[in-house]
Amino acid sequence: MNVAQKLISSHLVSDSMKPGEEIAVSIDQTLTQDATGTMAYLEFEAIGRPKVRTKISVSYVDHNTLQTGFENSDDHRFLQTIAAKYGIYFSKPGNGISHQVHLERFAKPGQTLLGSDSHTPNAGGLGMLAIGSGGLNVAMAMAGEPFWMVMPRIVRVELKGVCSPAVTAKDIILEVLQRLTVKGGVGKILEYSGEGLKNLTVPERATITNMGAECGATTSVFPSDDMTKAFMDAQQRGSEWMELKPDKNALYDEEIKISLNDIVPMIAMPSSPDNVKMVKEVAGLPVKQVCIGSCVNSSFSDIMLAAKILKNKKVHPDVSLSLSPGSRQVLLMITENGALSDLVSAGARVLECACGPCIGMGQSPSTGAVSIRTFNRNFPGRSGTHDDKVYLCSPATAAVSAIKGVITDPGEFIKQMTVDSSQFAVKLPEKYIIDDSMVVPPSKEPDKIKVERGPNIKTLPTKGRLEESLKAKVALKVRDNITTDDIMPAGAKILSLRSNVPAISEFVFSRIDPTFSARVKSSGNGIILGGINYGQGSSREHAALAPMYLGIKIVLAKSFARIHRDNLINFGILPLTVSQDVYDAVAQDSVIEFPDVAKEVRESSDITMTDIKNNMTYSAEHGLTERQKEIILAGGLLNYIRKS
Ligand code: MIC
Ligand code: SF4
Repeated sequence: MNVAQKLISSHLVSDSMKPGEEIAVSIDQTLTQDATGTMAYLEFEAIGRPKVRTKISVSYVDHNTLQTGFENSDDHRFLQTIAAKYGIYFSKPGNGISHQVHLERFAKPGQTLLGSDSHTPNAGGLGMLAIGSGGLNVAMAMAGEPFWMVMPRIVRVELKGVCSPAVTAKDIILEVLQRLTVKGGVGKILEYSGEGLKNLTVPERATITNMGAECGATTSVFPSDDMTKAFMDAQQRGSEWMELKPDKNALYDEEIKISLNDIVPMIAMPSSPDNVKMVKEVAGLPVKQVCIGSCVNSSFSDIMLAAKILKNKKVHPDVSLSLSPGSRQVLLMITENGALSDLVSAGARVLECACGPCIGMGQSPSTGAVSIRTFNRNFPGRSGTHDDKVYLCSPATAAVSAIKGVITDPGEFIKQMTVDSSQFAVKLPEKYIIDDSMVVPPSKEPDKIKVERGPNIKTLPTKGRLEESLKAKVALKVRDNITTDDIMPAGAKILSLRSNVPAISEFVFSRIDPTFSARVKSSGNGIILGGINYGQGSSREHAALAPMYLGIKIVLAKSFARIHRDNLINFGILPLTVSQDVYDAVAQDSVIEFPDVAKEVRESSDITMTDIKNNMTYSAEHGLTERQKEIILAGGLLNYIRKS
């Protein structure tokens, strides 16, 4: 078996492991973050278990850390008190980004992790089966239920050779993205192997598994080896380590080979993570903003690399450089070893240990400005600036470009400096600073805990059973690769409404069509027509929950991203796949009738749909498993659980 199969088979609670079939795996650990967590805990409450049944569950606060009104701090109080009551660890705001802290303090090789954030696969860098999902599935996992998914195809990504000094793990994953694109990983697990692994540290591996999410992969995983042991020893968690390697003759469904020697510094151009070029192809482009941080590149090693480059240098006068360390551990370490002082003296603006600019929580770039970021997503407008020009790159490229004021290949920079390139190598520390005082353990007296609910915490909307027949207007027709940021935008203003579905629903598709929400709400129902890979990106279930609240009944698309399709089903919206011809034929505002939708969900694989305007009848596929059929018919997962 390969590593992914070993992880799955040791947690399998369904029958077989055939690719394409639905399987169920038991979940050892869960993580939530605040922007998805409030809903996940409301859902956990609705399920009605007195305590979580996982080995460990952690609630992080890292997204909504700006407190410009009562909303976010109310949410934090809710999260802290509900964690104390139900047996969940609470990582306070300021302690760091969920994925970074989880890797440092909680991740365990050989275990499963389900997180209500799409970058949960970060922990795959340490030999975990770490999967991102909607909050409701995480709530179910906390309640002790298994996680259901379609058995992915396992892709062996063989790494050979060694990277040159200016090349980092970020360049490797950008190379993977260039090859696979944002939809190339759908239905797959990317498992890394080969002799190239021996030089990749756990934080570097996590950078690679983190951004596998951008390929649409179910997850990505590395074996657990001596490198993993070294990292866990340095985190004083060596006793939690176990070896996990593929068998000698392990079989894979597909294979990709990458020669690390051939990789050069890479950069993703606006506005998609797979729009990748070599840095040297865009070198010289003036830059106004550089942001270092986010869950993919904010580890101690990442920040140290930037600090080494910036030491005794100054940030270019036209550039604003921001720095968000991934965790308090990282911040403590760079404070103690003096790197923070090097960064500040170079001219960095130091932000708190949180997602920050990655999710549009401040640092929106100025109009027309090029912003280069060490982040993982550059979807249009995500930075908070309409028509933004965000590029994604490594900390090395970001740091040298901040000095030069133009996009600069770090290899060229090192050459020009005529310094020994080994000067920039960052070694894994032998000991990280350990201080878990900002992780609050669950209460020993849970019955005495009163969950605090400020006025921003609204009740969870639900839906009725699937109607026997449906007739609705195509409220919006959209292009391929629509992201959940397009459907349910983030940013400081909207994110604070994550616990208030009626309020946040006013912003559904607001960047694409500001009239969408009002139109659907007034007609009481609607359909969305999407292209390929509809709903790529985040795990935010609000991208399903809020449309459901408005009255969206069906999403027709050429294909769907995994997490979003699951979220649609969980909230009772029927996802149907249509052909290119149907996509072309159906127009926005067409009225579509589904005369026998419930019966066809029950009994057939195809759903009949008639376009009333041109009186054409087409068929669409639901592709639902027996379990998913029941969920859709019941009007969503919560109704289904209540029933069963
Ligand atoms: C993201 O990077 O898009 C987010 C914000 O972390 C989301 C979660 C959310 O929308 O709250 C994700 O990746 O799942
Ligand atoms: Fe936070 Fe950005 Fe990572 Fe999402 S991608 S978890 S917003 S740092």
